[in-house]
Amino acid sequence: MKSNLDHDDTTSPAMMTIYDWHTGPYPARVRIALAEKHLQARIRFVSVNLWQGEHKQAAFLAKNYSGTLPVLELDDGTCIAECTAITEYLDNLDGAPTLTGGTPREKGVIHMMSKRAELELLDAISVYFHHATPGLGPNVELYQNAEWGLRQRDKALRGMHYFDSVLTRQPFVAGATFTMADITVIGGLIFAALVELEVPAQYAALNAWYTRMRERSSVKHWVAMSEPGQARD
Ligand SMILES: N[C@@H](CCC(=O)N[C@@H](CS)C(=O)NCC(=O)O)C(=O)O
Repeated sequence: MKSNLDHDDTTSPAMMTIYDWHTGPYPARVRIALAEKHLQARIRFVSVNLWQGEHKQAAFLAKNYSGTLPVLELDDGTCIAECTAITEYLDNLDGAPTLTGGTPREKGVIHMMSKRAELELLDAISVYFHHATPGLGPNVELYQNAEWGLRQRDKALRGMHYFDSVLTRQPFVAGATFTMADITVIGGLIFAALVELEVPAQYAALNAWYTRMRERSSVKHWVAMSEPGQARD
């Protein structure tokens, strides 16, 4: 059977490098996607210490201008940043995307809902963390605006309300199946837990969905990798 992987059948699959930090909510998205696609064996992880600001140093900025994690580096040196872009790349490696959609309609809806999960939930929580809490500490957080951060926390709570309403109508964030959009909301709720921003109990559909998501082996795999003392890199 012909392999769909983007390398010669006669050689072992090309290794890829992921620069990330094991507890980071954005890196979690890519680690969950890797587990969903059973691609972990093709990845070598390199830790970039967020708490020491390694992601803002020249060596890393050369790989990702934005100075954020994660970054996927291919064996030809190509660097792909942004969780959505990395997930799309990984999902298409085997020619059978399961996370980012097969038809134009699926691709459009999944991309929209994932973007919405970033805008309304995950990125908002990130801004709250960096601006209205000590964030990564004074050596890394060179500019903070607490008022902006608190507004973003309120935005994230409205985002939770929105995703709760979506999940009262359908089993997954983008419709009938698990997709990248679910992973993005999972990233948002991982970040929410880190900053102790609880999902209000009245958002029953969102809470029930998250309970189901935590039962998925890919999510359990991420939790195990992110726990202290675990072999993770
Ligand atoms: N839009 C980026 C955001 C990535 C991001 O913010 N990653 C966090 C790691 S959890 C980060 O690098 N934070 C460090 C900082 O902003 O200083 C993506 O989707 O990959």
